[in-house]
Amino acid sequence: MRNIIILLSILFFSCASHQDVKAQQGGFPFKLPIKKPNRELSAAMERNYDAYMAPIPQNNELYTQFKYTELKGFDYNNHNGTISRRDPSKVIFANGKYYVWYTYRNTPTPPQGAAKCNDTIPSSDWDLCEIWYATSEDGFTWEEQGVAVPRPPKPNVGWRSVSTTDILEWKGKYYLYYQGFMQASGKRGDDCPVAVSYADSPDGPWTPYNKIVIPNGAEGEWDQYSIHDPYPLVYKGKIYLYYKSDANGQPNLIRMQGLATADNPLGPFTKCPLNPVINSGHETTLFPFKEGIAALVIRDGNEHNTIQYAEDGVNFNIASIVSLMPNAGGPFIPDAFTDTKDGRGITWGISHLTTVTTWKENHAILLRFDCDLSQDVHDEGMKRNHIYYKPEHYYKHGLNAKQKARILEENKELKKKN
Ligand code: AAL
Repeated sequence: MRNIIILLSILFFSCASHQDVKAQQGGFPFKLPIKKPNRELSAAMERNYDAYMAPIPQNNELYTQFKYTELKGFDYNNHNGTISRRDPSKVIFANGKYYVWYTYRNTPTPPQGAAKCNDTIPSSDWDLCEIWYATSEDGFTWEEQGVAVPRPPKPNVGWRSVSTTDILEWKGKYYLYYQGFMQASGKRGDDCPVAVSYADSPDGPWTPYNKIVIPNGAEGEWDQYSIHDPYPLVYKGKIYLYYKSDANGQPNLIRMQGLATADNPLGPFTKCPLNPVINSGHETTLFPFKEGIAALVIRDGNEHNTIQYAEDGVNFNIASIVSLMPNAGGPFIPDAFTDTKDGRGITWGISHLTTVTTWKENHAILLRFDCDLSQDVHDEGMKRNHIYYKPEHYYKHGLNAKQKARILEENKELKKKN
């Protein structure tokens, strides 16, 4: 009884205090204050002013919609699954044109799974791959240039497959980091470390370092099996290489992202003691923004479909909630390697889609994404709140047989009771 009296009095005084506050400060104003008002606010309104760069998305530099364009210049064998291009690098501009590198697979069959794979039949879409590259005058029409990093001979790192690359320009030289598989992906899991090749020109020739530069974590650590999506930026005078790992194991695999830093592109890299630094996401897409680093956090985890920001490059917080995000985005970032103290942001890049056909012809295609995550552009067409989808878009995501059966049962139970 005593506890009930205490609870009721807490509830009474709490409501009373809010009534008092309302009496003193009046209702929240109709015109949204641009600056945080000096009044007692609910948790939601505190967050609306403290967590985001502006109280409305239209003015939030890290909010955007994404627009997509099919690329010209790539052949996919009529999408029969034998040719795949995926996991594009960041885009750079050199020698008067754009460059992008990507995972290239050209095999006699589409992927057949770990049990059926062999020296010519791939287990997965990124098995038995090389790193290829293409150049473009405008970012829409591309000219494929061919192989940049082939699979090295056994037992060198990556002899089974080299995939999921990204580019670093450091002191006039170029470095391609990539996943180096020494077994077919899917044999145990998607297990691999990261290797690197280097060149004096973005056109190569590329020399493999033939050593692991980002090792797997120790046994029992979150990144013990896979170091995916190596993504180097230059920040605070160092190489900040972000990466993904698949942790927790099946059936509840989780993807989180870590950071390793180095003073030399060939290492040694030191993993951040606070890893994982991003608790969600899939492929890594980050860029310098103002004095910090921004991240596109896609697909997986509690905080998927967000753009996040860390003013120290390590401690990320949600900066906006977005939709239809680019998968495996490789943005064009003019200040990716300038060690900028005022990152200007991004407006376009290359991403991939793995949903072109059925799983039988599994492969991926590259496409272009555009956005307004730039301090130098204010594109209202990219800052709208939502996208209108046609009914058929919703109906495509319908109930499965188990869900329909559950609803049928619920209806029957309800009729029995009434
Ligand atoms: C991609 C990336 C890595 C994974 C596989 C190929 O989306 O996350 O590269 O290993 O999937």
